[in-house]
Amino acid sequence: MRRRTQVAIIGAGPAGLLLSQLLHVAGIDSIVLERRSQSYVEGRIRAGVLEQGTVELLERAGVADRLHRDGLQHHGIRLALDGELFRIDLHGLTGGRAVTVYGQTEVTHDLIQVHQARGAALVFEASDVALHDLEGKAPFVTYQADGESHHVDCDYVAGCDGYHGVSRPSIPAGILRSFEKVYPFGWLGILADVPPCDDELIYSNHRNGFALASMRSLTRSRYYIQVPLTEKLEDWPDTRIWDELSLRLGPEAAARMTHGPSIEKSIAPLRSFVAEPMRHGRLFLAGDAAHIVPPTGAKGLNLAASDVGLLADALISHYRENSDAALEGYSARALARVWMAERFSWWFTSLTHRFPDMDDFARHMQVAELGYIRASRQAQAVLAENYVGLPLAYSARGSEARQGMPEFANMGEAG
Ligand code: FAS
Ligand code: PHB
Repeated sequence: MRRRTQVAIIGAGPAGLLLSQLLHVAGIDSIVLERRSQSYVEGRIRAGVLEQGTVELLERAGVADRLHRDGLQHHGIRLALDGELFRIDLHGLTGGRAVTVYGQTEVTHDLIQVHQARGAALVFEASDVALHDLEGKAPFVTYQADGESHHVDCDYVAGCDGYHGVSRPSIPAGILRSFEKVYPFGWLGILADVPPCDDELIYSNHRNGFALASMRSLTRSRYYIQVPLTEKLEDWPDTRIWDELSLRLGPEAAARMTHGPSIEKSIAPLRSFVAEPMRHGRLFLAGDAAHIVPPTGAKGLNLAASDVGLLADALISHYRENSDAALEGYSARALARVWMAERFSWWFTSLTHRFPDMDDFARHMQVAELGYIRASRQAQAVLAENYVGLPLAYSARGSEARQGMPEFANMGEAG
């Protein structure tokens, strides 16, 4: 079966769905091709914290009603060192900015609902997706679904298919550059229908390892503990997780912690990863297809959203004003922001986790840096402005600055 659209979007995660909805609102036609089933996509437990920029994009997409009803505005976070808590006043340190706690699962659900309500071209269980003629003026995508072969002619392809997708590998090896750091530990996450132990998130550096107390609502908690990559889920019964969380988060948090049966439990590896460029011919990468951050800084979903905001505006400018300047500048601008988020996520992970090869000196460096942050309003402001999300203007300056620096001149764009 053959059809035509303006933008073929690969992947129905937050990036692909948000891009499709922003394009629709601007009158631009697209199709979203997703490998997995709808129930699989809606069942994934992922991120939990939205930056204000992400909330604004969801508002522009017309999918923020439930978010505004159920989302929790957070004006601060807490850090803990060996169980002793102190607060970072995000709101006071960033001129009134905040973050919203609202699960990625809910964001995805809201986006799928609005697609299905308008009869959008959203294809689940699309297999063997392949991208063709990306360097020409008439790219197309082929895929299998419902036992039939499909061919989609389009103007552009948006690769929103995550780290394991087909889009990034469609960029020729001689052009694609990638940068990676794999961390020597993972996060064991647990979801439980118990009230959170605090009204804000707690990031804890403990001699046993990192722990994070987060939430999905006032009745549903999300917790994480750092574990060695060799750990098996079956070695972590709920009771052992609750005991370790109580130890690592400290006595104040433990005293308020409600234990209960896990409704989801998983171990995820941590990596920092960036692929450059984020554009090749008529293919544009967005989200995890182009970059991965360790979840410590709560940047993964928010970076995907900021890529999508830049790409949607660039495509709208092409179709409405017949201008390709923003499409030409997409990769450099997106990468400027990506690298700043990569730095913050790497720094916050290095500050709060126990590395297997860490000697006493390295531990003293962590303790000293946390002590300095606790004592210095300026140091807290640096953490706060990165955590709530850097203004887009920083990225623009970043990309312009890099272009003025010969050693970085080719970063972000094919040579
Ligand atoms: P996604 O990976 O969400 O979506 C890509 C979609 O493309 C998927 O639905 C996939 O099935 C589909 N796809 C892949 N290959 C395809 C193909 N060949 N054809 C068609 N479709 C294809 N971020 C945070 O901020 N905080 C967190 O706590 C956090 N926890 C995470 C835990 C885990 C286990 C993982 C994997 C990620 C986590 N992240 C977290 C990051 C996560 O939220 C991502 O940043 C976010 O999902 C990025 O969204 P997308 O770019 O849309 O990619
Ligand atoms: C989550 O609630 O899943 C979450 C929150 C903050 C993070 C990472 C994960 O930094």
